Amino acid sequence: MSTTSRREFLAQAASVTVVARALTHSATAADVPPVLSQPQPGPLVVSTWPFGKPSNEQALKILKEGGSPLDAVEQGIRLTESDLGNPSVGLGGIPNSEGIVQLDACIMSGPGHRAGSVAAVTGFQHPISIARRVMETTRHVMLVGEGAMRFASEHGFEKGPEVTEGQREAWKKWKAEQPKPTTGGARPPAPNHDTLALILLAPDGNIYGGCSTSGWGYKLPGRVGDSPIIGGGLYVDNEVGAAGATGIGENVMRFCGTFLFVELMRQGRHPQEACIEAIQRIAKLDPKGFDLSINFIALDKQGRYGAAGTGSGFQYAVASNTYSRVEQSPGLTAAPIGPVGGNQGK
Ligand code: SD4
Repeated sequence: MSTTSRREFLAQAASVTVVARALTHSATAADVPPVLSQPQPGPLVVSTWPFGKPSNEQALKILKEGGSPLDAVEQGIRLTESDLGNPSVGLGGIPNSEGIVQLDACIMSGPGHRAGSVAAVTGFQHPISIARRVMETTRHVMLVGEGAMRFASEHGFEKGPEVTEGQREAWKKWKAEQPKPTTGGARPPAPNHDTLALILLAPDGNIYGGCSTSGWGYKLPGRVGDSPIIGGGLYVDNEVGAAGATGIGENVMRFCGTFLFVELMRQGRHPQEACIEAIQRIAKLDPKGFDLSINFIALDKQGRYGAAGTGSGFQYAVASNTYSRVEQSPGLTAAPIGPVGGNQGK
């Protein structure tokens, strides 16, 4: 980074509370800009939350065994989708307000700028694989609800429970506590909703990504979040890089969140700078300021990566052929600047 842009970045990051970047470092450094990662060759995988770590490792294993980068993304995400103990990805997820788990997912290939997506799918174990099949066998990008499920059945995708026993019990308890009739969608107690977004720089320099979630717990039936929206929960641009999101989808999709991150990287920002600047921009537009529960990861063509979230930030996972670890993102907490109206989300 040039001295000028470094200085600008330091000034910009002054409102950022930084918790130690690597969890192995115990010191925390408020008001100190995060370390900027250096370029590195692929394979490099970045994903949201600590549960992304085994998914990253699975993706690298698939590559090592000769799988394609898309196989790596898909199989990495399938690993987390298969974990019925995960309350926010796959069929172990928190159901919607009617007690049925409703899944969203998408996948993107940098080469060819291809995308596939499914939303509001119930009873299928691997929405990421259905999304990939949409991308590879149809002329469409996105299938939703009934049509997506008919497509999945015709293609023989594995079925699973509508909801796990444990989640059904929790839902019943939640339901009993709700005022009747339930309107407007209930707000689940945090942290009730996390998404796996996984972005990959392949050894040949191409970029890929995928995203999978059960979404906002106890959401209204038919609600679709940011995760299956191209440019919302995931965006891949093979000339620049990729970004993925987790958090309250309503606060991501209104801003074309990941598209914005990639555009900032296109303008020359390091992924870490892009994450901070984009969240600041979103917080400036949104009347809720930084009280948004949104978190992002970003990766560029040079193998540099970064992440940031509102509030205390979030943990994300990074892996290459030589390491696999969980890191802590910076958290942005500064006061809102110039609210302009709006009422979605939170
Ligand atoms: C959604 N973005 O459906 C997802 C949920 C999530 O952390 O990632 N929460 O809005």
